[in-house]
Amino acid sequence: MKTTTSQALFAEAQRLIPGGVNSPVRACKSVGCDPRFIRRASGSKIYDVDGNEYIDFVCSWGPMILGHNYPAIMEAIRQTMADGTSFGAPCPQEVELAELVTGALPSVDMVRFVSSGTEATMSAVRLARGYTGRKVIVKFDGCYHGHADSFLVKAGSGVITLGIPGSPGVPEDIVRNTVSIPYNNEEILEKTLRDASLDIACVIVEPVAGNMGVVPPAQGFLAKLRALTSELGIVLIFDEVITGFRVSYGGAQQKFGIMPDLTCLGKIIGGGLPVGAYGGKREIMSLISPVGPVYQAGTLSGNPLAMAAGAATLKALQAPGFYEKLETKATAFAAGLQQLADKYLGEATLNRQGSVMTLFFGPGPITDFDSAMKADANLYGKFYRSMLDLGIYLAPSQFEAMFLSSAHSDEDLARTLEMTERSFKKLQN
Ligand code: KE4
Repeated sequence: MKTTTSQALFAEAQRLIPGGVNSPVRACKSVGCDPRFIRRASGSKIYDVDGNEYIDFVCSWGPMILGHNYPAIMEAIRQTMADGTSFGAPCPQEVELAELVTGALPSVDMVRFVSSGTEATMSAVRLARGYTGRKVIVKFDGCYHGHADSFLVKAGSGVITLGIPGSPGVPEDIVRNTVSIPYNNEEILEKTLRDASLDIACVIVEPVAGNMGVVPPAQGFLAKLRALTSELGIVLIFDEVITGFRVSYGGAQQKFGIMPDLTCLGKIIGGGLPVGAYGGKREIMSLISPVGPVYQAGTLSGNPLAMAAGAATLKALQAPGFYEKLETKATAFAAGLQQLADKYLGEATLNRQGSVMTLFFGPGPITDFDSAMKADANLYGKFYRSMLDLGIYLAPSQFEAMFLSSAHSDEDLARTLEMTERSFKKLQN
């Protein structure tokens, strides 16, 4: 595959931008190759600057559930753009997206839009602390909630991928107020939440973990979490930045029937443009400025283009049978992947929740950070590089997720399984 233009761009980019990328995991360090620079995308495909075509399973890390360049989304952006790009004032598109989000998520009475998932989670945690007057937050090992200081404790995503324990620059007196415990461990959860010495404001959880690779919640785990936080007056925050409008139109809270106090969103609700959101019970959200004293603000929050793209996305997701069709596609694909893994790989574990999945190159069951860490990241790197050169674009980390979209055709998925088999055979040599 010709990659000279990508290589030249990467050399220049590294001179100007740390690591040549604007988000660490894109640097492909953990999979042992240089990144391809992408020029355009359409449907299930992306095209790099050297003209190579790939079937895309990163989907911009989740937003592109309808595929790239989805006509109704592009038209909504075009129409909105004709009237301007940003006003720094309320606009009708914000109200439309707020109606769609609150209409979709059973626990969300009110919502505030921001420009990233990190802004959403950091604001939700500040709100939980303001609402309870307490300061400790509880998170789970391997879960990632963006890069705000409080979250960079045993975090997932790029923090695992790059093997960094947390991050320099996060003061001890911040880290002290973050307790991270194992995911899917009810015993440690109960012991921690009942520890009277901890002044716990909130628990923040990915209801389906996607940042240590995909790890679904164990049976009863979310219900236990809900029961304990309700009993102890602790705010339960569902970080649905990945799962929101992904695992169902009502997110994981609808899928599992567990109602959090606050929900964080991102990715899909922006339709590919920068959007995050946090929302929940009116009683709690009413503490947010300018109604209440908990401050949060943002220059481009509620940007009309991003709101229009998000609204067009959610409307398209309301199509009858959308999630059922995606589930059928994902189930068939996962079965094919499992069959190949059983045939060619000594140890492999496929974890899936709907259209988001991870093939771990290691022993199962994989139910938490420690078991996920047993996966062979080097072997995954070899697989990644082989698939990339065969035109299949996977997440450049063993500890990320693979996303399917409604744009992935049966032919795309059949070809992907064919290239997977070819790559597995290469791994055996
Ligand atoms: P952003 O600030 O990156 O928009 O969202 C942070 C975030 C919050 N919560 C969850 C559950 C998330 O998965 C994320 C971001 N996800 C990563 C990929 N796992 C984004 C990709 C990247 O960091 O480049």
